[in-house]
Amino acid sequence: MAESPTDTHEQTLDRDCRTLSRHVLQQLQSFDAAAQDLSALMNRIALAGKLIARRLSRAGLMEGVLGFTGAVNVQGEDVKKMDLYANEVFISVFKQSGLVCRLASEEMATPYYIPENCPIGRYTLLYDPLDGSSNVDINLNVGSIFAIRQQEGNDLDGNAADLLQNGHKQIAAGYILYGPSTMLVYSIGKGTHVFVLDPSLGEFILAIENLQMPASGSIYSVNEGNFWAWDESIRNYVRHVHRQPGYSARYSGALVGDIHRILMQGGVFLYPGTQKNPEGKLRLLYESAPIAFLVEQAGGKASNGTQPLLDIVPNHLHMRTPLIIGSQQNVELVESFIQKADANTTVLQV
Ligand code: AFP
Repeated sequence: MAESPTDTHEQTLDRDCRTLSRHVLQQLQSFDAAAQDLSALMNRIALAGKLIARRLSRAGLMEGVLGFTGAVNVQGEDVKKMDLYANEVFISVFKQSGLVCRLASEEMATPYYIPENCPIGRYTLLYDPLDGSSNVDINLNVGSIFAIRQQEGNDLDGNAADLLQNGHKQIAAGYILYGPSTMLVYSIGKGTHVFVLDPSLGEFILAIENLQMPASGSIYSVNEGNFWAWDESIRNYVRHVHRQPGYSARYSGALVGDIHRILMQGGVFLYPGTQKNPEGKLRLLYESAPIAFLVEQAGGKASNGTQPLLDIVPNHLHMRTPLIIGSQQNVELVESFIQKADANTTVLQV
């Protein structure tokens, strides 16, 4: 961050030392083994972010970075070369870390096990390595989303069944936003904190501590191209917004970028179900639950329209869910449209 003319030498030094790993220890107010582990875990995630940011910043200059690999992932989506690279980066940074026995990613059908870590690595990393990757080839913002969960049991059959639990089980969650600057936003259940990568230091430095998002906002963020595929309740909500003065639509096609705006300025992001995909597009374990954890820690709200998002228990690792998330009042307004429609359906059925 830039030095202001009034900064003393000491203030500048102090600010430059507010690193991510130190912040985790301060939050936990402990130097015990569990605190050291969590601090080290966040440090590794930060390293993954730096590696991905570096490659993205030179993507247009290097051969073989942009475009598709030709493969299709477990979600049925075409895999981009950067998706693959980002997925491998997270695996590489956790090898021989002793921290993480399994990594579960949107890009892999089943979790990746790191046997040398398994006797001691009691955590699992869940992640979307490159969220919004359709933006990569046109040099727009993309992100990585992550969550850390405690491994329960020994997972001897390799099914990772203990990961099928609600979002309150997340120990930490966050995202890295690759934009004009690279930012890391995280929570360990003690508020939401924003860090900016200082490229001259190669460190994420604290920029905003205990971010509190506005209780309401004027941004609505949704892919209106799906308007006629949505349920009538969502169409009615968007019609309502169109009639209100002051709302602005903002949608980048990358969840991390859209959520970052809403965390900072307030408003609501929606990815509702459609006729073809009633559960929407976003994956609960790798996208929606980590983002919901962060938003709630910043005073916001997240739901699938009828149920708090963090209460949802997935029935398989790659389960999708509708997502309505953002400022509390905006989310409640969307929910009220859904409840109204549900009540009308019940009356009709009686
Ligand atoms: P990609 O990574 O395939 O680009 O998907 C991004 C994403 O999962 C999320 O980041 C966006 O909010 C959402 O999909 C956009 O989906 P639509 O293109 O259907 O609006």
